[in-house]
Amino acid sequence: MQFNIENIRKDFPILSRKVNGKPLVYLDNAATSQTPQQVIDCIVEYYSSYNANIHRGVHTLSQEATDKYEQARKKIQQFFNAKSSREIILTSGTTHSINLVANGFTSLLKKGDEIIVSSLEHHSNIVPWQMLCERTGAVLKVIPMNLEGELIEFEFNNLLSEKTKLVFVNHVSNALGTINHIEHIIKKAHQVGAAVLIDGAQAAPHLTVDVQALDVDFYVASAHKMCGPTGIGMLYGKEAWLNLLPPYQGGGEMISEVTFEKTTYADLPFKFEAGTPNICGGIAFGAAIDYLNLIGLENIASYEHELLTHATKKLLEIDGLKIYGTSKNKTSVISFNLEGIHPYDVGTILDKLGIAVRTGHHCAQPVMDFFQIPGTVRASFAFYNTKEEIDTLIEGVKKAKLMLS
Ligand code: 7TS
Repeated sequence: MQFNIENIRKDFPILSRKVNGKPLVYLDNAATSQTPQQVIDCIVEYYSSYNANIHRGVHTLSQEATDKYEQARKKIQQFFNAKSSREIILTSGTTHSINLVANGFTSLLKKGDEIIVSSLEHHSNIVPWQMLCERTGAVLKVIPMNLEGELIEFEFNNLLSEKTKLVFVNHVSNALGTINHIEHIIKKAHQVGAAVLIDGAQAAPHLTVDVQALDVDFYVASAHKMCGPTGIGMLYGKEAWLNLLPPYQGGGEMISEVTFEKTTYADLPFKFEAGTPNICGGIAFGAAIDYLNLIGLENIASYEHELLTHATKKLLEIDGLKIYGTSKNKTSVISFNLEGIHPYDVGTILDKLGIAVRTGHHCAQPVMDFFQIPGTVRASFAFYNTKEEIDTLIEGVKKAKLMLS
C-alpha cells in the first residue's frame, strides 16, 4: 500500500477531536496507541452479531466466535513468525504475560540461581522477577547502561555464568526509545544455557519481529500499543518451554479432565488460558494486526524515523532543553526536560494547547534514578502523526518555557 498520511489519519476518528478548544495532537503513543475505524468496526460487529462464549457451544454464534478468535491467534502467530499457533498464548497484556512466565519458573529455580534484567526496564519487567527471587532465593543482577541510554554489552557478558538461568530485557525502552541489541543478548544467554524473555511492548508496533530468527524463548506484547484494544496481549513461548512450565491459573478451559483425585491439563495453548478470555479483544487484536500489515511495518518504521529526526533536530534548537536517550538506534520516542522546570508543569501547559504527552517516571524509576531526575516529558510518535504536529509541539514547548522560566 502507498503510505498516504492524509488517508491514514482519516482511519482514526479520535484524531479529529479537539482538546481544550485546540485540535488534538496525540503524542502519547508509547502509553497507548489510537484505534482505527477498522478495529472499532470489528468490536461493534462482534457485539452486534456474534457475541458468544468460545470453545464450548455447538450453537452457531459460539462457533463463529470461536473461529474468529482462533483466526486472530493465527494472525498473531504470523505477525511474529512463530512456528505454531500453539505457541501463542492470549493474555490480558504484557504485564500478565510476564507474570505468567515468572510464576511458571518458581518450581524451576533454586537458591543461588541468577536472573539478569536490564537497567532500562519498565517496572512490569522488574517487579515480577523480584517476586520470583523472593519465592526461590534466586539473585537478581542488572545490566548497566551508558549515558546514551544503551545497555553496556561487555558488562552483560561479565554478568553471565553457569548460574544464570534467565535473562529479561526489553526490545525497546519505553522511557528512552533505545532499541536494544537483543540478538547479541539472546545468543550470549543461550551459550550459558539461560532462557531469554524479551519484552516487546514498545517494539511490536514499530519494528518487524521474527521470533524464530531471533531464537528467543519468550516474547511478549500488548495489543493496545498496536492499534488494538486494551485488556488483550500475547505471550509467545517456544513450545518446549511452554510444555515445561506449569499452568498459571486453574479453572475452566485449561483442563483435559477433572476429578477430585486428579486434574489433567489441556494441551497448548489452552493450558494457560483459564476461564472466559477477552474474546472480543482477541478478535480485535487480529483486526489491529490486519491494519498494521496493511500499512506495512517497514513503511511505519521509515516514516516514524523521519518524524524522530525532525523532532530531535527542532527540540535541540530550544535553549536549555536536554534529551535523555541519545542512542543512534532508537524508535520514535523522545524524553526531554527543560532546565530548571518540572516535567509535570510542561505537560500541563501542553495539554492546555491540546498536545498529549506523558510526564513522570514512565514506570521506569531506575532509568530516572540513573539520570538523577524525577522524570521527563515524553513525546512518542506513531505513523499517523505528522511533521506539522511536531511543529505544534515545538511551539508549545517554547511557550511553556517562556511561561515557566
Ligand atoms: N513493558 C514495556 C516496555 C512497556 O512500555 C509497558 C507499558 C509495559 C511493559 C506494560 O504494558 P501493559 O500493557 O501490560 O501495561 N508502558 C507504558 C508507558 O510507557 N506509558 O504507559 C504505559
